[in-house]
Amino acid sequence: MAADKPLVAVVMGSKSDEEHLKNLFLQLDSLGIPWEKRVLSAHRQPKKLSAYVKDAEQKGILLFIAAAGLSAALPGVLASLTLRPVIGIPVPAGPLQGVDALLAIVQMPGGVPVATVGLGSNGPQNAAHLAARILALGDEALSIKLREFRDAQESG
Ligand code: RP5
Repeated sequence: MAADKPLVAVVMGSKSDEEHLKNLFLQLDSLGIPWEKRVLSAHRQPKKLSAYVKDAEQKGILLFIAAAGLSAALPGVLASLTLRPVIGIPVPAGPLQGVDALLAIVQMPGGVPVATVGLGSNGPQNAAHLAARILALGDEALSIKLREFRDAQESG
């Protein structure tokens, strides 16, 4: 993937979130979607986050995937900084095992949408597939890959 210009930016609130995102990276790779990742906390590094979003848009990132645990402000703050689609992944960190992050990410104010996926390993996988479905609207090759994936699912 590194050779292609990234279309998707994966932003996580902490390095500790990365171990929960293995399915995301695997699926993005298997769908042939070029991506890059950054660790940027909305609470601890708001200025850096803002600068990165500007830079990412300028270099052609079309869609953001943001993963965070605990009060999980990252996906929502990201959605306030860009008009590109943002997919949020709640990370099962802390004593509430991700329920806090899930509720924080899904309960966005009107007009600032974050498409939130579920907890567990299906969440990161679905984040990749949702990103692929959005990007496939303008990418016939990706659309074919998604159809092939669907056909393989159907044939069991
Ligand atoms: C959130 O707090 C991060 O997204 C992470 O899930 C959680 C714990 O972060 P660390 O204390 O491991 O940096 O901001």
